Amino acid sequence: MSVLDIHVLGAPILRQETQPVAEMTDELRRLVDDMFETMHVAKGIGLAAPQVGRRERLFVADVDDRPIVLANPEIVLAEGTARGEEGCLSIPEIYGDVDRAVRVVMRGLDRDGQPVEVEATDLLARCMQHELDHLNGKLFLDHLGLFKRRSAMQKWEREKQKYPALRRGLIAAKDVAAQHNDEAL
Ligand code: K1U
Ligand code: ZN
Repeated sequence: MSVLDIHVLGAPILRQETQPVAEMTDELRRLVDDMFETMHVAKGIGLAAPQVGRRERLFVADVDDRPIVLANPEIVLAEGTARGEEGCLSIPEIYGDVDRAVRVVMRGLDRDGQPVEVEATDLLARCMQHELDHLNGKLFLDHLGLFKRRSAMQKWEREKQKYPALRRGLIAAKDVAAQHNDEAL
């Protein structure tokens, strides 16, 4: 498995159209595994394909040790609304409150390409809606009011200096340990 670079705000892929998954191939299953690894290393709870530079309509999520893969996700049911804080692995250090449905049912294809329905509440429901937005070129900042969005963008203008290539490279803990060992030799 590999840890992939995460594209950050300003990278065109985050705003581009995505393509439905025609079939879950071995190559896509490898992508799913790499997305899980990347998400865990980044300490996130979700990750959508455009964040790792891919156009497939596909996301992964993992809240409370419940790993979810959904390709071609569609909302079948959305109930209730709650405001809650969101972050985004593609906009590090920026947070904002977003209104989302409290309970959703989404339909799509699982890792094996089988049709599934996933029922989720609270944080997982929020996360899945956030990931579905990514597949539609939408970011949580787009849900903020004008004032909060403008101040988030001002903060991001400073933060993004850390990512001149508009990519965020992550290092897995085992590789950090190996690097330290190399330096000690
Ligand atoms: O898609 C992404 O950018 C991942 C994002 C998902 C998300 C987080 C919070 C609310 C909605 C969607 C993250 O995982 S950012 C990391 C984060 O904010 C977080 C991590 C653990 C628990 C709660 C939030
Ligand atoms: Zn995000």
